[in-house]
Amino acid sequence: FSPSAVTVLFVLGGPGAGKGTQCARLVSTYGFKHLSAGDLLRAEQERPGSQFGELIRSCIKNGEIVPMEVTVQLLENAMTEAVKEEGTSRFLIDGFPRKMDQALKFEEVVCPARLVLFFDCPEAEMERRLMERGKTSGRADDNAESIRKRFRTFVETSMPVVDYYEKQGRVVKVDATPAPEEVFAVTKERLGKVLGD
Ligand code: UP5
Ligand code: MG
Repeated sequence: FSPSAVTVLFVLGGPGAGKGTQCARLVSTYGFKHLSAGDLLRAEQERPGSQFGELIRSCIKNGEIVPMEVTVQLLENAMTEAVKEEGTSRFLIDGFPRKMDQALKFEEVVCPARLVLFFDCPEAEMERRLMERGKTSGRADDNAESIRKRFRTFVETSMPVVDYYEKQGRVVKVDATPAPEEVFAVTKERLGKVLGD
């Protein structure tokens, strides 16, 4: 697909900030197609015959970032399919890019992002949410040890990506601490101004 045919928003925020929750709401309101990099990686990990299963499993458990070639390819495939099958023109790319190399690669080979939606949340609140979700989620990384590692990767590796876009004036930052409805109301207002609808 041609980069000019699609609008891409990167959705970033720490583990448990509420990226997935807010994306689901944005889909209903704006008709975005929601692609979670983490979900695509978890699906690839389960796909019979995948050569990346073990690599993905170990990265996710340790809160490490899967080599970008894998993730960029999964995203590009999913986008191509959505454009072709559903005529999608607007994408929310959730939980990506979380390392500078991914950001540069994606914008070079797939398409530039229109803006970055950044959900800002204190670590203590994110930890509370993830530990609560961990009781039922079955996610291999919703446990105290993996959560600690995910936070560390977020601070050391992913925040520099947010800072990079911030310097370019491309970040829409929303406080993700309040209840989901409240976070969504603010998100809608901010995005509406920027996207013009
Ligand atoms: N919740 C949500 N909003 C709330 C609110 N306002 N108030 C109270 N509770 C709220 O929410 C998390 C929990 O909090 C839920 O129970 C929700 O109900 C509640 P969710 O919306 O799921 O938050 P989200 O930010 O999406 O959290 P998630 O756990 O998905 O974030 P991560 O960024 O850690 O997970 P992701 O799936 O993106 O990545 C997982 C791993 O994949 C990474 O650690 C990494 O190993 C790998 N990965 C890569 O290697 N490369 C990539 O590009 C992407 C991922
Ligand atoms: Mg998520």
